[in-house]
Amino acid sequence: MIPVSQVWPEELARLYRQKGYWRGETFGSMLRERAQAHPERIALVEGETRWSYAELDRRADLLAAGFLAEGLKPGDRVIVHLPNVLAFFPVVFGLFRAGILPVYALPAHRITEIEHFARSSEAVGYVIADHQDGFDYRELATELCQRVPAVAHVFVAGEAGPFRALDDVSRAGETAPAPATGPQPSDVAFMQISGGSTGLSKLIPRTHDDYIYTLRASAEICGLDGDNVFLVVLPMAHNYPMSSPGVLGALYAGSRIVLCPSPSPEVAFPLIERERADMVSLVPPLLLVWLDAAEQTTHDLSSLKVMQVGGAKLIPEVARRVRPLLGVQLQQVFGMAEGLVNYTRLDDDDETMIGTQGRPISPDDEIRLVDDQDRDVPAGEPGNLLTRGPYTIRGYHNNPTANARSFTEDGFYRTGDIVRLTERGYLVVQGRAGDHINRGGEKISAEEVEDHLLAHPGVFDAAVVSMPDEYLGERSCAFIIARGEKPRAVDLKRWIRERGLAAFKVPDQIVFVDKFAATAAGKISRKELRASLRAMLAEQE
Ligand code: J2J
Repeated sequence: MIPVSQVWPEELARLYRQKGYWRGETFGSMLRERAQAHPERIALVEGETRWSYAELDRRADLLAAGFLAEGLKPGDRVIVHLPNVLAFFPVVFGLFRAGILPVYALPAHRITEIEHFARSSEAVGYVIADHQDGFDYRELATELCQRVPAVAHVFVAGEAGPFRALDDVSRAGETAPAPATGPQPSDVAFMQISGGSTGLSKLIPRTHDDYIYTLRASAEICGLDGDNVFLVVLPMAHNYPMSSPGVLGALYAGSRIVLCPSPSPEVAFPLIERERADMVSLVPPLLLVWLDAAEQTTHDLSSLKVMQVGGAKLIPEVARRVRPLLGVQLQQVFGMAEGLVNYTRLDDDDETMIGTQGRPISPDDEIRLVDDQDRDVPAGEPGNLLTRGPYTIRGYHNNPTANARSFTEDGFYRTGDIVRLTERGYLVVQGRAGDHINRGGEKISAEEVEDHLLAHPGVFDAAVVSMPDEYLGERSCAFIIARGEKPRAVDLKRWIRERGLAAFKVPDQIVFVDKFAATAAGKISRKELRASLRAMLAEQE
């Protein structure tokens, strides 16, 4: 079994158990208990298909046995690269039950990212949909298997082509033995992908114990119970729609999940009306689209009660429009796949709901705000947010260099966010210290994109920075010093796409410059350079 790369110290682990945060549940047992308590209740809706809790439980069992019969072993890693389709659920619960670890990729990820996940997690398997929105994931799988031969198993939801259909794996599971022993609650259950502020994404190991705690607490904070209908519009492999409270929080609470094939109001609004959905999570740019559409819609959205908005900063002017236009209770969520999640509470006053990003889930989430020398800042002042607690990781998987940078010696995670604390202990996000771009909730590492730009023969130097965007909050701008004849901006954008990166990493804007600023001492650091370019862009606004 894969070890937790850096575990909580024993005395803290004991405390978290004593306090009832970690209750010794696993994902497998969690689903089984729900299926036994209310077998006929509908768990999942996709189009005309409805699966009860018992049905999901049965399918997860078949896949658990099937995956092992295919030759996968407990502790193996399997990349799960699925859009919002029903198959996602039996796949991940099947893997959980077999003790195999899903590594979650986003639907937008392409070969370069997937290859990196495969290598860094030493994955032996890859689960895909056949195609989605005109993109054929089987072609990506073919390329992945060539580049990383260790990926010996490809499973497909739908038409398998040269690979193995999940339906056949399920069939094999009918006659194969069930997993002999399941995973332990303290084992790593899966790996999430970091937004990646420096360079490539890192792997985030989460245990059954710590993650299920966030599900239980989030369901409670968000008021989820067996009567709720949660509409999922964001890609549910992302930590936010997965767990805050997300689809797994909804299953924890015994709610119903409705899969929405597209986040656009034309698709989502009729579904809300038809399924009487009462909860949905959005990112700020999507909220803007929904607010505009709500002004005109003829669909009945009156079933909606609570709406989470998070992933990127929601400005108060927009937050204020939510209740009057959509008639729902707004709940701000400020979280991260590494752990810490903050929510405004449903009984908070309007100003707190509109003007803050909430407070931590757990009384034992420790928060420190420090200056660049790690000294505590005075009360009420903004500072770099450090955190540790019962569900914040102590280290990335197998990455000592990143761990030395991202964690303090006493185990605090350096979030890279600059926040301020209100007197009542609510967090207000002020910005980011790190060099990532938060493009409407999608995180882009400046360094990663720069490295790909630098590989272009017409690029001598490149610096990627965020620039303000009315709709996305931030978008990306690449400053380029050409080598010889200037390449065309469209060619550079195509270059990034052709390098096999997610489309959201393609720079929104490209600006050619003759040189970058230097200090008297010579070269300035990348960080300073990006800061000065950001300042220049802000001045132009
Ligand atoms: C400003 N910045 C925010 C917010 C996240 C719940 C919600 C979000 C995520 C997530 C998540 C923000 N205002 N409301 O995993 O469980 C920025 C911060 C943070 C980074 C984490 C969840 N909510 N952010 O977005 O791992 O900069 O998780 O450190 O993708 O998003 O990104 P990610």
